[in-house]
Amino acid sequence: MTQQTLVLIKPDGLKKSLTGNVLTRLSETKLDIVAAKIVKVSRELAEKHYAALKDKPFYGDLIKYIMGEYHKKKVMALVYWGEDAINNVRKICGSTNPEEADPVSIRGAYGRITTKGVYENVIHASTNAQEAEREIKLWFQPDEVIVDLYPTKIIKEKIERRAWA
Ligand code: DAT
Ligand code: MG
Repeated sequence: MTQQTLVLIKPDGLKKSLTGNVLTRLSETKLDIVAAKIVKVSRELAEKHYAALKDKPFYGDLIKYIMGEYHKKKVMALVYWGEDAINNVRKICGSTNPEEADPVSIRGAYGRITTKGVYENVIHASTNAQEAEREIKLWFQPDEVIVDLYPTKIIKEKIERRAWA
């Protein structure tokens, strides 16, 4: 089945210059990258992304981590698209806990747990189609994705925005 999945290279991955290594590993999947950008993660975006984990004891540190407070304040966000995209990407990422992840997976090779207990596991990937839809819609606008993944509508709005001077 053709699917789409959200991938984030987290701030530890960017700080450690792992972007190339991670993208090379993901290219093994033969999936298509259909959206990509560098994002400075706001608290609002971080909290929406990890909303399901807000009652966990590690939630506060997780928000700080994804916002880049322990590394660089940036994340690389991508959408991968193709056959069985969700599981194919998750397989290469490895388990959530980087100490338990297969050593040849991305998390096993590059992740660590800090002495404070923060899982610095380098990469995020959606776990199922419902999560992928929620996450892709949270991180990307329709026009930032080069294929039509979900239904869209045209809205007219008067907004103030920053433009090149
Ligand atoms: P995944 O990222 O593998 O989908 P998840 O959605 O359960 O895992 O959790 C999101 C992130 O939260 C995960 O990448 C790292 C962090 N996390 C999960 N369990 C944790 C734990 N027990 N201690 C510290 N951080 C944890
Ligand atoms: Mg998850």
